Amino acid sequence: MKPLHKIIINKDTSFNPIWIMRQAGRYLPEFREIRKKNSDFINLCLNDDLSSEITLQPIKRFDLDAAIIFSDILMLPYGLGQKVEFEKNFGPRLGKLNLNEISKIDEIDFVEKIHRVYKAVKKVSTNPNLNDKNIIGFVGAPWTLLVYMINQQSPKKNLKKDFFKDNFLINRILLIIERFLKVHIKNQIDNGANIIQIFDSWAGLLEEKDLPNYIYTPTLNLVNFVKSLNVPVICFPREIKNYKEFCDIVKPDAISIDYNVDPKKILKDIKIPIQGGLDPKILLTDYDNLKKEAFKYLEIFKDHPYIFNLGHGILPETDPIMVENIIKIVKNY
Ligand code: 1CP
Repeated sequence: MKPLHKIIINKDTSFNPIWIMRQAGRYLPEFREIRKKNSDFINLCLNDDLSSEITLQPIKRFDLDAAIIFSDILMLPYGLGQKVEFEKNFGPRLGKLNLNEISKIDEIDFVEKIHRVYKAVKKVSTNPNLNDKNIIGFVGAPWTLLVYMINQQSPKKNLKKDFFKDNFLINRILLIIERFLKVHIKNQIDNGANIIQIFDSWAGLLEEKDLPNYIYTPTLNLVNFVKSLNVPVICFPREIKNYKEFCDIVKPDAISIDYNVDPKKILKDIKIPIQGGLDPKILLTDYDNLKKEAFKYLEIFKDHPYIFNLGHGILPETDPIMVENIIKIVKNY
């Protein structure tokens, strides 16, 4: 049985597997080397030779328990025909959303546009060196994708003032997102992904009254869909105020927590396997502090099924040596 499955399916508490959100990425010089020669990020994701190679880069360097496919949550709007670009020092920039155009896209057009992501999943999942590792497929949650598609850029700065104005548009788009996320998930699984993680990076932006419509209902539909394919699903509703309510309603197989979550409180509140939590900024400090902070999570979750990970993606300025350190700390615990 693969390491993450032991935790999520068997509820094993005798060890803690480790992988790192954004483990393939800019903190690795070998990634920056490839990125330098490939200025178009979408094309890089669609180049299955390179994207499978990038997926393997952290696995070659470190003793990680899972590979996460090198792709992006914004491949979904791209597959739907919305323009998606990544601008240096700005981040994603999306074209205007056209409901008429997007409504015309069918499953065949969508898969045709992004099928090389699935080819990369296949290449990685059939690599014999990864036999004892999990292959993580992923999607953005409907809400987070809606945010990028309507806002046309990261909501880091702010959401458009009239974001919620066109209720009809928003609800139509949500349904389209949900429909194609199922296609996207199924294709990743058919090509060898054996865990799915749903990233809801902007869950924290919503008020409580809006959670059922934008988060609980569409995410529950996806979770049930993944479960119907017999693959475990991890949810990461980053900065949501009430993780317990989320888990009670959506019922993922495991929950990934952000670094503002109090691990002692969540341990009391939540019965399902837990993942993550450590603040990525701790990897910018020193070995002793890293050990102290990692031990906090390992101690608190020592009798609970727990996958070690960070509370958000690894920062680009992280020294790869600190990644080696954290893996040693977790494996020797
Ligand atoms: O070199 C570059 O400029 C590209 C940086 C980059 C990378 C390496 C982007 C642009 N995406 C990725 C890969 C990526 N994105 C992965 C690969 C696998 C891995 O984890 O190793 C994954 C899982 C993602 C997921 C993703 N993309 C999320 C959810 C997780 C999170 O960090 O919250 C989000 C919100 C995105 C959107 C996105 N894509 C890229 C950036 C810089 C962003 C975030 C923009 C923002 O802050 O709003």
